[in-house]
Amino acid sequence: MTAALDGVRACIGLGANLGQPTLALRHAADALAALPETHLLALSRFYRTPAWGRVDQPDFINAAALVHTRLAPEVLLESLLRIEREAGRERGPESRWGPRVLDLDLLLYGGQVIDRPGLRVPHPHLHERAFALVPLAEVAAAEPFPGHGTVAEALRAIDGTGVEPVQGVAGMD
Ligand code: PH2
Ligand code: MG
Ligand code: MG
Repeated sequence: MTAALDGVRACIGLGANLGQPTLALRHAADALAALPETHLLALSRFYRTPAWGRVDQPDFINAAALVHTRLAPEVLLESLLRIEREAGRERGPESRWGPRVLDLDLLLYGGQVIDRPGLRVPHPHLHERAFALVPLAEVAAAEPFPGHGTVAEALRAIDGTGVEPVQGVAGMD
């Protein structure tokens, strides 16, 4: 398959709201850059965002990464889960949309639509989440977003209020 040979651009959402979120995101970005067959093309600024879905939890720090990868989507996803685990993420008792030390979501993968158990791309909630689309538009505005045109077009359709870049010294919590 051509994609496997040439690779694709993929978009990854980064988020955290427990522990040291900014540090966790920095380490995660380093871990993405160190993945085999993968180049980190761009990392957005870090944004402070109100919790979405379950509002009784701390604000999140969110960012987005654009990578070029030759990893298959399942392999890339498994790598993201490994990076989450290494950051101390424990799955199981944590609730849906609850607080977490690190969350890495595969948002887009080469303009492809993938619907398999455990792997849905585009991410099923991307089009309604300003906390994901605002950082993503910074690094991948023109990226195809199946069903929604491009990332920039999807962002224009929602309200991005409250999603602000973190001020001050980069990397300070
Ligand atoms: N992640 C969630 C649920 N809610 N809200 C914000 N602001 N940022 C997130 O990353 C986030 C969320 C589940 O993954
Ligand atoms: Mg998530
Ligand atoms: Mg996730």
